[in-house]
Amino acid sequence: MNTVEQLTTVEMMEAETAKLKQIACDACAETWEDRVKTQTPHCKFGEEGICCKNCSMGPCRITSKAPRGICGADAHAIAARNYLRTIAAGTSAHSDHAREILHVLLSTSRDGNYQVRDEVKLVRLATEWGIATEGRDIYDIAHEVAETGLEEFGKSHGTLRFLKRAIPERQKVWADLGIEPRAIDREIATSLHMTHMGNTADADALIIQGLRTALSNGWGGSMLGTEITDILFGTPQVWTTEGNLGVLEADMVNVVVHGHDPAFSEMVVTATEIKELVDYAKSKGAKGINVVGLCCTANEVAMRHGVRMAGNFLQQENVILTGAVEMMCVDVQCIFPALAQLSECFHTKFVTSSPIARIPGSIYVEFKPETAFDQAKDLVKMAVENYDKRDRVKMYIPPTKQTATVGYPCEQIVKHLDGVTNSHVEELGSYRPAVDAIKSGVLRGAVGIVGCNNPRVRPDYSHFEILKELLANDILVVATGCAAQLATKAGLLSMEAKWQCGAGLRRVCDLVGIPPILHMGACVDISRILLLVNGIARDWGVDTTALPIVGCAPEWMSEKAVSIANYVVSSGIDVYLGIEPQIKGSSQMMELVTDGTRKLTGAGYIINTDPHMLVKSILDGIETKRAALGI
Ligand code: SF4
Ligand code: MSK
Repeated sequence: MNTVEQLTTVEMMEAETAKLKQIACDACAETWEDRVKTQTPHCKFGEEGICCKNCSMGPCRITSKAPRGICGADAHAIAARNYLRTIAAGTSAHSDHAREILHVLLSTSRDGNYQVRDEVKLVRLATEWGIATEGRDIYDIAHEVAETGLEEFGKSHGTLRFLKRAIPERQKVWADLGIEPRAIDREIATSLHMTHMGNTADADALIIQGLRTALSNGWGGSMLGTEITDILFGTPQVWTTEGNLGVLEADMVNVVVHGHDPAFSEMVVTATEIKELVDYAKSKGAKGINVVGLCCTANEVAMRHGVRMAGNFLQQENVILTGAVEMMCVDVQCIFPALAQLSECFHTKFVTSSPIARIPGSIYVEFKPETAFDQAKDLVKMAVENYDKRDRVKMYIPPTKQTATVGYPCEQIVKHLDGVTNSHVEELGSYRPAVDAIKSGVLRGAVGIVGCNNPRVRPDYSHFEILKELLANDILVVATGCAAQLATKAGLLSMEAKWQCGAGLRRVCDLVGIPPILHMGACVDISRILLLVNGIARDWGVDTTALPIVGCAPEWMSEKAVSIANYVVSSGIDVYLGIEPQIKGSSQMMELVTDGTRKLTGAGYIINTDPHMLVKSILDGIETKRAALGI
């Protein structure tokens, strides 16, 4: 039985971090904890979103004595413009990631570096897009799908193809509001144009464009990223794996993959399995090569290969501080530039691979689809050759790790539900058993826990407290990103975590054979959650706003997270935030993101920095929705 005592608590995680912090001090190395101190207190104008530097007459800062910038923009205009720019940046990150993946699909061939691993999904998508499949070579289809996907970024007319995947009620809301996104790049460009000096100063209009731009991420860039990644590398399967720093091995060559774009990490993982390189590692005195993941790359490779996960966002420096990492290979997003300097205090080789994330002090190897496998092999060889440089006196690998069951895309959830379809549920391939469990009250509802960790609150603590409370109250949880990594570290992704659950959720876990927290992937895979919620709404026969299902980002930090929160709200799902958005200097903006969007899309933010209060409001919100449904 997995009792509370068998979980890895945040206090235990902090104790290990403290030991590693001592190693950093001994090596005169700086970490994020030091930089938080030097950056505190933060700039109040930045925190409240009321500093504008959109032209060189400024920067202008709003105070009671100076209520308008030089051009006359007030706090509401400035906060709203900054907020829209944040959404545009977040949308660009996920979407550009998808664009890269589409180019990889375009490069596929039978004898090339990349092949199509999920042909069924490819044909399904081609059919959805009206692309001929009958009698055609699978690679011809793949290339046409890639070209069609790439058109979604810059097409001159129409709206995004994936919008049609939403339930009709949602599509109508978007059409009535005029927020159906056109081309992805167009929404990003329009956002930047609207916020250029001398354009929109109306917070309402800026929020509306924010919703539209965010939709071009959720139902555009992110969904493309997820679909095409599945086609290329396989739709995730259920794996049992492990997580936390204890997955590093003292007597093996440790290679860490970190970032988001799996095109790079997939090749590195494959290269670490080559016999020739494993033998080479053995010839250097190691027992083999141990590849582990970090942040969202960890989620990607865990779901497709069972690769073990070293930790989440704020653990990236700890990984290097173990002194046991021969190489850290990064691609894009959420990578601390500090890693380059920190690696120099140890023997770790820090390798950047993308023109999108260039970091001074790193070894830069620009990764290209045509040469990907050879490049990955060269890097792994370099890591092996670094093994004997490890200073074992400095080395400390915290022993803590937990078992995790990962890999629940919608396809796996439906498959598991099919396995328990009751006799009164005729149709297979639906979410009806989940709908029935919620209707009957066996499950009270479901929550998507997503996002990063953040030193603005006690890192990982909010996730941990909220997750435990939700499970105890019979709420099924789906998780992505660094939130899923915290659940992994804590032991909450294990099958045994059912012992943390109320009786109803435990029964469902036993019956369906699932853990109470379903790992759905990386932050780009929140598009899977959109499809899941829409599927449940369709099977229930109600709009998404009516469902006792909400999203929660207790410790979010990135611009991507703001874009995600807005596409989730646009999709009719309430979002509970544990970190305040940087708009507090505008009362109008605070009203718009909480109640204003609710009048438009049926959903909005609920913000509380106290995790116990936040989880209470989630439970209250779910019960209110249940009451409105009469269940
Ligand atoms: Fe100041 Fe207006 Fe220029 Fe912003 S756009 S910096 S508020 S003058
Ligand atoms: S990696 S965006 S810290 S989830 Fe996706 Fe984690 Fe947040 Fe990055």
